Amino acid sequence: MDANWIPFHPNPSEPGFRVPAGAVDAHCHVFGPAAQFPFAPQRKYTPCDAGKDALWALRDHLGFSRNVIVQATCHGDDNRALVDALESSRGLARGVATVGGSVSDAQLDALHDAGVRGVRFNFVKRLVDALPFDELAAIAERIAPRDWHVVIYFEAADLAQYYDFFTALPTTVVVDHMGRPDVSLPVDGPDFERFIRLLADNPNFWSKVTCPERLSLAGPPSYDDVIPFARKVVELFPDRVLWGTDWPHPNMKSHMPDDGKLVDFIPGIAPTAVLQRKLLVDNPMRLYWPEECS
Ligand code: 0GY
Repeated sequence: MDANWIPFHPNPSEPGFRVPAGAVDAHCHVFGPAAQFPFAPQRKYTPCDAGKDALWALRDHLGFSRNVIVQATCHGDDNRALVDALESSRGLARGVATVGGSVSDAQLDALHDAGVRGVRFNFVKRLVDALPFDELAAIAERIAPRDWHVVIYFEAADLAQYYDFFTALPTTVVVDHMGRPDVSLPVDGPDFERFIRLLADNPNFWSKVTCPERLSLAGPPSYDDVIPFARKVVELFPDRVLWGTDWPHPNMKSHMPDDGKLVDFIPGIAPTAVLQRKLLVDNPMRLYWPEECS
């Protein structure tokens, strides 16, 4: 299958907002190159190649220091491109892998040695056929003693259906993209309140305040309609939020964001230096590089 997705922005602008020293881009991906790391046969989309060197160049251009690379569905549970990027990062990247129930302890050990600190459970139906709950629960039990966490990705409309499974997970749980709220609905309406309650009632839950480009109906460059949602999460749960570019923006069909403008979204959702530091430095360091935190 040929790439059926628009390429990432070739030359993102310089952000107006300067991120604090030590900032972590805590949600990004690497794809291929397909000639070296083929995409999964069962994938639902085929991205363009977006390799580690382009990611490191973006990191430096935007002023970030580190990355958390998240395995995306187009690579299935073949984590080789992820591991290759982590191993070449000189300790400046950590990862979130995708594994199946048959993964061996030795494979988990090898992923840990490469820098993996979590697994992703993806429930977005247009992207993947999710594994059965009992298989996912067994994976979660096995990674918990390693101090890894679970990253979950789902659509807002499905939260009620998954709520009990999610809240029984024995690890820290990080929700991708605020659970993909419908931002045309009120920020204090019942749909987003259900998500807020998930975090309020479960202190092991964190949220990525990411992907305005996927959630916005207003569109670029400022994605204004997403700001109240992300800002509410940051202000209510300042110690449990993460931010990332989502580069290279897999599967975007409406437009390709300018990553520099995405960085300029940050002060709108984290308006003080204290909140910005927690979001971009302290929180991701605590989750992914705890050995460097006192
Ligand atoms: C994201 C979002 C998307 C894709 C994936 O694993 C994936 O393929 O996560 C999406 O299409 O919403 O987090 O990168």
